[in-house]
Amino acid sequence: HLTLKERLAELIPTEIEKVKAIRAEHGKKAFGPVTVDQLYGGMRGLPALIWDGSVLDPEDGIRFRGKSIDECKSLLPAAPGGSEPLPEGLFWLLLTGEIPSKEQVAELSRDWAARAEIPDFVKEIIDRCPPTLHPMSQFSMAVTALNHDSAFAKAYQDGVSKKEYWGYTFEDSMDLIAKLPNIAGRIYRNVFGDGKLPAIDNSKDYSANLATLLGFGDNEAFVELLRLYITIHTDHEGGNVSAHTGKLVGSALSDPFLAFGASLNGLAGPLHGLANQEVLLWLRKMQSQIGENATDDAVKSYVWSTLKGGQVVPGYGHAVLRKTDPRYTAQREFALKNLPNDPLFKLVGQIYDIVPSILLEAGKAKNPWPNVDAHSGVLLTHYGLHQMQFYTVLFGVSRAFGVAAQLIWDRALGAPLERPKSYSSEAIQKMFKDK
Ligand code: FCX
Repeated sequence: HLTLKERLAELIPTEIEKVKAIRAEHGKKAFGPVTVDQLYGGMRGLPALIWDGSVLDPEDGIRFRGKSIDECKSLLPAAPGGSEPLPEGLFWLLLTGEIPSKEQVAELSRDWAARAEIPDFVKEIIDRCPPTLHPMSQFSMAVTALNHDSAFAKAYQDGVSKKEYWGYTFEDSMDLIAKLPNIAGRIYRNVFGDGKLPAIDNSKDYSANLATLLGFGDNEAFVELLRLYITIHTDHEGGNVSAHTGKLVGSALSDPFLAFGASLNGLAGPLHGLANQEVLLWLRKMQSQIGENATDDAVKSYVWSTLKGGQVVPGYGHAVLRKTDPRYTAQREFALKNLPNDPLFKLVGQIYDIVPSILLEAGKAKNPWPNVDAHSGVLLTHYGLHQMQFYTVLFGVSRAFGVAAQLIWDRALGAPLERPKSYSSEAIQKMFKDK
């Protein structure tokens, strides 16, 4: 059978021709008007990017190469004895649009395990961070430092032809993904443990190794959770802050380590990936104020107090989605199967029944429904991963898959430097003065 790189090499020429044909036939066609509000309003709905791995439908949620989360769960290979999809398979799907065989997925697991070691100086960077430095800042620093050994950066310096870019980007991307468990594990053990880290096991899959590095390798249910968690957090089309940042920085031909380091800094914001930490903080605060097994009325007044305090309800709302996030639903199904009686899971369910109508009544949020972050922390804490400051790191490990897949395609298709046009308010006033 073919390796992922061999299969990609086969697909790239056809894709280059496909894009040429699309541009020849449709290149001058317009999507519609651009409004001034879109410039001031965070570019919502502005068609601006090509992103092949996934597309987000406001009603149905994410589809990876056209496949829903449920389809991925049934089509992608699972671990022996497991039922959740292996994220290795999702990476294959994101890159090729094809469902890999069990052997192809096992080969990716082996390849990533073989590339997992991180350089000593990167270990030292992490070890020198004060435990008070947020894990996401440590994570982004370590990923950025991996640029030291970038195959792409070296090849570029050596004057390699543009046609070869994708192959080096592929190698860097594989290294990037492979090294994230050791980086994440080291940060976790330094900040919350005794700093000692077990070795990667070359016979285990990516999620099993990550679980081991975090200290949960013996808990098969947790390993299964990680497989699902990584799979559903990989990609959410191109316009979200982490994905778009990676693509933007990569467009300057910064290598995948520099590009994804930048993604992580965006993911670390509370309106984006940090929301999974914020949700658990908010739930714990709620419990400390109104107690466990609180009445609906007590929960309602707590939610209102959050809104009246000028804060957002973390885990609710979305810039694109207008229904319950299927990533939330997938995690709820996992919880119903594995931890139906967990008190915090019950609180999450209670909040689901209460928050949307309050957000609707408050009248601002365009989407009153929960997103992915409303659920993930509850699952992690159930298995003993209580340190919520670490949650966004796990989101980051997952997001590398989607960003890396698009970086490879961008280099294969010769995507140009991103450079949209900006305007001053004065220019806009002048432009529309008499219109
Ligand atoms: N609680 C309170 N107010 C909310 C809200 C929420 N959950 N969601 C939106 N609003 C408010 C906005 O703050 C905004 O208020 P303003 O007019 O005073 O500025 C108004 O409703 C309109 O915002 P809207 O158009 O619905 O939402 P945006 O596209 O601007 O923002 C996010 C989308 C996700 C940033 C917003 O819904 C939010 O802040 N949610 C809470 C944080 C969160 O869960 N983020 C994670 C999102 C995602 F899943 C991820 O990236 O991980």
